[in-house]
Amino acid sequence: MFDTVLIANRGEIALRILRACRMLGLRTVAVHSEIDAGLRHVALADQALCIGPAASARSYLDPKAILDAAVLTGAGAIHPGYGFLSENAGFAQAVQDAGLVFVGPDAAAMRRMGDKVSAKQAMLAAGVPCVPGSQGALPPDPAAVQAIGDAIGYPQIVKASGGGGGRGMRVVRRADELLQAVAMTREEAGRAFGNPEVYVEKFLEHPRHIEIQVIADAHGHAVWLGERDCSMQRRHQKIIEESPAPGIDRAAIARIGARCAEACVQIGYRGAGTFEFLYEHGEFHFIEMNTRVQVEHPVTELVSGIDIVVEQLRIARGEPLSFSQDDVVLRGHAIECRINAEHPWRFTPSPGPVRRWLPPGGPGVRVDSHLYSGCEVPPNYDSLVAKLLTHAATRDEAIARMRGALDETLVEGIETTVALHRRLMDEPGFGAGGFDIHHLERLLEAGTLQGATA
Ligand code: MV4
Repeated sequence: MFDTVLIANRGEIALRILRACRMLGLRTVAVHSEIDAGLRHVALADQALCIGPAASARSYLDPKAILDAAVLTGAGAIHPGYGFLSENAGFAQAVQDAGLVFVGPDAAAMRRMGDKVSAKQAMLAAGVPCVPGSQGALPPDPAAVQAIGDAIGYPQIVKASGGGGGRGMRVVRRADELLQAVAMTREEAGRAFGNPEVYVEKFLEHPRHIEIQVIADAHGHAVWLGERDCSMQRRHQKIIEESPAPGIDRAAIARIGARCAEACVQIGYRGAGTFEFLYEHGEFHFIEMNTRVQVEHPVTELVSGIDIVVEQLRIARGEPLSFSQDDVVLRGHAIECRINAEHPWRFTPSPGPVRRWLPPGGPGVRVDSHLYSGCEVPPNYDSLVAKLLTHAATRDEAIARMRGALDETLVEGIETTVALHRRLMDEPGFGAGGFDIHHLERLLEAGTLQGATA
């Protein structure tokens, strides 16, 4: 099938992919920008190639640069990681057309789920519950749009079909605001995504963000690997993720999980994927699907014991899943704190030289990071520098382990969000669990988390 994997990413996820390749005895090719020559995975890869300058558009986001590198190095597969080209169906198609393997779903499935209107239609057809809203894209006729909006009721939210992850949305609180909101969202979406299509949903005021991890092979088998609660976020950037989701009925989650796995089989989905739900008043509402491995996948790895990236590679090789749904046993509780090179509560970027890096350790602690003492965090990319995870029998014990691990963590030279996480571990709302997606922004607005730290 293939014996060499090109890692089309950087930072911690590039290192994570390299480790999975080694598990399977696969050769690795690291492609990097000029500024990234000193990255840890570049040193560890069997082969490394500079593909362009620091600017992402001319390196990690350049399909031709990456395809040329694959051909030049004899890589048979490309793992896109997350971000960059990972959800670009055109790139997946180009990889397929070049006779190479894209580690992910086929381009057609990516296209279908990448378009939010067609994703929702596919999920409704598969019996996955969605937020009530327009059936498909809004028509051009304003009177028809107004009638649809009035039938759904207010507040509602206008979303771009080409958007996702918080881009291209507008909340509408009153009937007389709808048409202007639709016009503006269409205009922006046309410019930003090249697709002016929009749809509307009932706006949920205080939901939790719960997502289901799935994995499907090319032989019609799909399983779900539990859920993650990703409600602790700021401006659509997740800060903490955990599994299981505190206080949600296990039987209800199992029903949704089974629906997601069935939906994968129905749409011919292959690889790892995530179904995003808003959870409010005891009900799940599908909003969108992510067709890539996610930043927070280790949370699921800790509770399930399954190496998701290794499974992605096996599936890409054409192998059937080595386990069934009955083999999936979710054990204990896992929490992930995202450590960003940012000011702990102003969130201004803090790139620069890392003078000293001392990661924590001990039972139930996992650190996914590409940092080393003396490395440099460039200003050009995402600010995530480490993912600190703990796993324990109960949520309280996982939090206790996280407190200790955060205390052990030493990063000198750059500012990080470690101090924010220390505060959050002692915050009563976090301690109770089950907070909504606005919890962190409320705390920051109230000034609860700011102040002097050790
Ligand atoms: C919503 C919503 C409320 N009601 N849809 C934001 C990101 C994108 N994935 C969908 N988003 C939302 N869709 C309805 N019908 C609120 C959000 C939302 C949100 C969702 C998940 C995590 C964080 C969020 C922060 C603000 C708004």
